Amino acid sequence: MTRLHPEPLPERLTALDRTLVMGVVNVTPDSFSDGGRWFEPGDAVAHGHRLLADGADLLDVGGESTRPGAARVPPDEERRRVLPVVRELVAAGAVVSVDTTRADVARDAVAAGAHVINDVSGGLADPAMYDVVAETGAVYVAMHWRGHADVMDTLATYDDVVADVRDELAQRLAALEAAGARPEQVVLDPGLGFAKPGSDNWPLLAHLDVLQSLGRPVLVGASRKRFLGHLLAAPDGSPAPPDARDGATAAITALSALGGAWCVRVHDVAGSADAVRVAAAWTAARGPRQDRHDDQRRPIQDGEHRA
Ligand code: PMM
Repeated sequence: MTRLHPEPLPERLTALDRTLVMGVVNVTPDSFSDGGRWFEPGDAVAHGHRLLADGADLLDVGGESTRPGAARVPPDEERRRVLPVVRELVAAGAVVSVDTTRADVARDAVAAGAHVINDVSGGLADPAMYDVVAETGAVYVAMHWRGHADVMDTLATYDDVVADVRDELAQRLAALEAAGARPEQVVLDPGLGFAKPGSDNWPLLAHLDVLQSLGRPVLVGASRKRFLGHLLAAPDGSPAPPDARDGATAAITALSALGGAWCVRVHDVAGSADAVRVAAAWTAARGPRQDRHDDQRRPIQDGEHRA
């Protein structure tokens, strides 16, 4: 097994030699792409089950919208939204991630059975987060982040977006280790769309290897984001709506998987579950068959048949 998975995760995931698919379960009234559709805990749990049936390897439960410009949710409200959904999906056997920037919510979610803390702030929003990562020992996704949703669009200045994101994630990794977390727990994420205008997202995707050079698995969250709306804009320039971005999302999943991404975080699981399998078959067909390809380039000799 050559694939790098973070630890600890159940063996049924770490045994997989392909990119994993994380399905999004937003328990928010205002998320940009699916806000309000699964706001009641029962509806969110039912949605989680649908995503599992579609092929999700893990489910990411979030109670606070990160939509550009969104206001913060009070901590007790976030807890009230997220914890019952985490508990029920874990009880049903799902591998669950909690999408939160708050250390207390993360601690309670891990106590409720969550396997992964997915922190879009990479620990910058709450100084207690790294202690919780060290104390719980859970897998931790550190996303590249520069500020909360209400201000992030004003913080999108880079010299070289790929090198800057790599360097800032390297600082997060070092700070996690200094706080007592094990590097094996950590997944890195370029934070597509977070303090990144459209054109800054493509180099990050095209250079996943630069982030991978930090030695940790990489998660890609491109699903239905604004930069895809602009890519697929109508002739009059109006962006494609979020639910018309799933084909482009699946294409990014396939390309990210070829680029070695550990996991993709998506709303439409079925398309990406197919895409990671296509990429795995494609990758598997590459290296070890080289001799055969060489053999096929050799001219056919008299009396020889080529299958
Ligand atoms: N994007 C959103 C939310 N959480 N988490 C990670 N690790 N990476 C992301 O890119 C990311 C995330 C965007 O919000 P949505 O849930 O409304 O799609």
